[in-house]
Amino acid sequence: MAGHRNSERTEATFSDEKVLVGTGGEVHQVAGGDVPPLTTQQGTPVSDDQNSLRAGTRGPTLMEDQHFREKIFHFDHERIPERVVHARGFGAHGFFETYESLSDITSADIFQRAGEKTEAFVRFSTVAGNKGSADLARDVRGFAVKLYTKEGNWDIVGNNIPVFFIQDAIKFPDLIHAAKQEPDRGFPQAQTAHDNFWDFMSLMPEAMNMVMWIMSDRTIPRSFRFMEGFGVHTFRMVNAEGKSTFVKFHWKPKQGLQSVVWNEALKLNGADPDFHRRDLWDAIQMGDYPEWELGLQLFDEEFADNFDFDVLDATKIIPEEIVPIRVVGRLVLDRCVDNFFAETEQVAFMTGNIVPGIDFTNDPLLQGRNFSYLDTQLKRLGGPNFTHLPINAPRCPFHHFQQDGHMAMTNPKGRANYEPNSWGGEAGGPRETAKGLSAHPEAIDGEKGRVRSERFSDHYSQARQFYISQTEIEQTHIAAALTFELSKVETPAIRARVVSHLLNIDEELAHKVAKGLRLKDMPKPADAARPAKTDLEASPKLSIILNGPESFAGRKVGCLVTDGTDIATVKALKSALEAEGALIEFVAPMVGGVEASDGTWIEAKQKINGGPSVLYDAVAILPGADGVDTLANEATAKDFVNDAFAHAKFIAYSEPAMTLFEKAGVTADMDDGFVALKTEADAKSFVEACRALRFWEREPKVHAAWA
Ligand code: HDE
Repeated sequence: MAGHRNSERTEATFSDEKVLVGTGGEVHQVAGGDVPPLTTQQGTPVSDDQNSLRAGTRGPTLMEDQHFREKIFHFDHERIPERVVHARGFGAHGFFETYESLSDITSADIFQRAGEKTEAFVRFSTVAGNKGSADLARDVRGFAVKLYTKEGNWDIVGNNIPVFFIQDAIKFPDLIHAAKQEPDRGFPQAQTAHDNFWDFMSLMPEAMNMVMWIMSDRTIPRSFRFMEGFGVHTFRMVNAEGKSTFVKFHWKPKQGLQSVVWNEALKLNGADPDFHRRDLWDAIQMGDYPEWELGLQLFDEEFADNFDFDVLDATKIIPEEIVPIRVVGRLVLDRCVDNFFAETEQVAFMTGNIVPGIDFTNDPLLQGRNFSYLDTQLKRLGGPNFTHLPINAPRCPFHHFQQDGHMAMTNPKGRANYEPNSWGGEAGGPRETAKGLSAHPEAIDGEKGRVRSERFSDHYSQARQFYISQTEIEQTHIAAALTFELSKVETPAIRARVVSHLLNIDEELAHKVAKGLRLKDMPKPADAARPAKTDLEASPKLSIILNGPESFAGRKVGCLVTDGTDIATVKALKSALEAEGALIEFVAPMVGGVEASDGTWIEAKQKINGGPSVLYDAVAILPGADGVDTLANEATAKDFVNDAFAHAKFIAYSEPAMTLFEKAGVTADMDDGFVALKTEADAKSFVEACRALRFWEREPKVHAAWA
């Protein structure tokens, strides 16, 4: 007997669209009207996408079923190798706008005209985790920017931390091997809290400045929108006369800096492993476009020669207090990708992508990167024509004689595929131009050898400077992070070796960590190639807390509601938040929502167990007098309050919340981080308080045991 055929289907309706329901229960949309017919890759219309071609209802599938074969073949080849580092990432489109002409400093076309807009694509990432790892891993964030300028693509492939672990690219494979999963067991994933990582760190004193940065809250940003970006290396800008100026690139978020706390990060990874990508996606979809300003630190050879550290050493910064930042433009992200794979996954950043007017320096890390990035694209994208992919193709005209290869899509027309040639005019193809990329004619003279400059040998001074530039709260976080990570290290000798380096950075920090680890014997300070300078001044620009937004714009309050929630309080809070440019999200016992005091229906965004307080910057506990009883017996509601309290969040509340507070073991008079919402003015004061982002005064009380 014949199997299910189209003719046996009956018509039904689903979501207002015409559908066919087969006797097997499957639902199909029929082509017609605005719906295009389903086809194979060859364009052949498909009549049945539910059943493979069989010999009889229970017989084998036939080899001639080319539609099935094509579909499965393609599926089997959907994956490309993930990036060996920065595998997990999220991208968005936008533009760069030039504020002023920099023609005195660089001939780069992008910096010639004030008000000029250049298309941009940015990909943020974590470094160590695989593609499917969680967003809140303690890790450096990649901040890679592709600028589609009129003179070619310029990539600034940076991070959210201005220094790096190593001084020479030859150590990069070792660094990454040590950081990623251990090779025998294949774990831990997306974390540095394991023996191999700290073993390597403790044997690489040059990493100590970066160790301070990664143990700070910089590695647990609240969102991509609230972090800085850095080009890290020293580059050159060269003007039309050939004059070169050294430059370091900075991206400053207009939204201000913000991070989460570590316990929150741990919980966020469970509650929403996509927290960062969802945040960026939501902000852009809502029209709240994140912005960064491009800042330049410009300096000359004389400064470079006299600065305490070598400007070619990527483990060092130049404090902004010494070379101030000149803001020259802004980057706005205003469009999400249409397709994650086509754009975010296939985008190929390369440090080698520079444009006339920008040049490299001899930073050994940058030199190694210039080699690596082209190489990695071949592996990932499968051939030399990855620049033909729309996300990687320049937006300006391009003409060259490179041809053929896998998937070639834009082979040049015409007879000439070499030059010089004697085919005149158009037939002869493109020719070199005096305006093209030219290397700065730096005089180089040296003996060949596997050597490193003596000026690279101070490993502790800037680590110390970073530490002393932090607020007390941030210093505590660094000590707590080191204690956490080293407590996961199983080999006591490695723990002690790390402490021996900390002794060269800050004795008090070393003692705090040693105490946190219950280290029985304090090690001797590690041998230092050069002792740490103790006279470097603190650089307040290195603190996150001191560089907050002083605004709650772009942040989100989680508002716990039940039936009977007072509508006037909700309205006052909502309008105070809207006036600030902040968001409110309702969390309720059931996602369908609640009936407020006056019968208004409030739709919930989250059911309480899917909307823990870690998802929010501050919380409002506004249950109804009756509804609160159910909440008070609900473990997730108690966690909501407890976590908000422990993570130093501001907590707004209405009178009925007291019942829940009591069950959760907190009282509203504990500190000024609690704000009672009785009047409209209270809602405004709550939002004003939230501008500090966290009520840090509470933290030492709730986490006294951290360090
Ligand atoms: Fe990378 N890095 N890197 N890196 N890196 C890659 O290129 C490499 C370094 C950075 O969103 C790879 O396309 C070497 C510093 C970002 O697609 C690879 C060295 C900084 C991204 C590579 C470094 C970065 C990468 C892997 C030591 C900050 C993601 C996939 C010399 C300034 C870009 C890829 C994206 C990606 C090599 C060090 C930033 C293998 C050899 C320092 C943001 O080519």
